[in-house]
Amino acid sequence: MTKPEILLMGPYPDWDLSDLEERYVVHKIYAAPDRDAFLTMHAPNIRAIATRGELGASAEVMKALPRLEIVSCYGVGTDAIDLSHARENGIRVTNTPDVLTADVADLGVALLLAAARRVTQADAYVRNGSWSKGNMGLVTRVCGKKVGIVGMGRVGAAVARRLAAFDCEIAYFDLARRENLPYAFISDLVELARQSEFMVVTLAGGDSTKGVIDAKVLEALGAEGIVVNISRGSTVDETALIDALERRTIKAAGLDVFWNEPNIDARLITLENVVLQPHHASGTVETRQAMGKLVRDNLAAHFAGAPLITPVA
Ligand code: 8YV
Repeated sequence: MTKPEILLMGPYPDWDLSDLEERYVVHKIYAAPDRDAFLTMHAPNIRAIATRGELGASAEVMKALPRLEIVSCYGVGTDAIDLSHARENGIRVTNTPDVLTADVADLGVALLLAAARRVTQADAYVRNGSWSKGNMGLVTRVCGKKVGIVGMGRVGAAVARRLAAFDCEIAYFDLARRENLPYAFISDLVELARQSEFMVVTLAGGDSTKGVIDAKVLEALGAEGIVVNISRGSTVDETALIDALERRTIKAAGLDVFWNEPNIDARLITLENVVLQPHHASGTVETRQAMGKLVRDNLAAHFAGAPLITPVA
């Protein structure tokens, strides 16, 4: 039997790639010197796209593939996939929910602790010999503080559970109250910021959440406030955030995601009140193996005519 042909939008770990190459003819668009020529050459036979959260699949790429049946995303966020185009053209979409929730939430807490306790600065303080000249300045406590969680989905709820164990007082913003959760619901973001000492952003990306953490929200959070973003760079107005960090109208930030990844705004590199991560919240061996398996299992189910495991509605 001939192997189905798939388009790979970006590198996958070797353990996934070797399995994909056993089952499919894999066309690696990211390695092609001329992307358009590569697409034109292979497009007629490609039946699936395997992509990653931040790479997605545009309508333009999907339109170029006349036999496309499915887009399987290595990541939970589907904001970079043109879902309306997929829906209108009967192209199925899958993602990797649940398996990454715990690790993303862990990194949210790690960034909050790192920003408040100045973990990276403290590490440098020991390494560069400053300690022998005197003690480091005092830092900010996390336990017991008021934390506003922006987006009470799977990741938001997992962050809330973790911070509740730090005796934090949790409130959240979302489109609607989650009746089954014990935290305070605040339907206005500026009000949530006003009532919070720290904010952790866990919203899904996309047009409806673009720039919702804006200058007004940051102003309401105030000079002692800390913002953590483990969602998408697009949810925060990065210009307003950098401005607030530079002018110290907020205290600090912990960021895993940015407007222009991986070439982030140079001002963030020089700011010492921000902790940076390379969009790596799900980047543990355990989670990435589970994500890759879900991508492969969804593709296998599709080509076997079996129900998809994690279809995107
Ligand atoms: C991954 C993500 O970093 O789940 C998502 O939406 O963005 C991340 O988990 C990414 O998909 C891996 O490339």
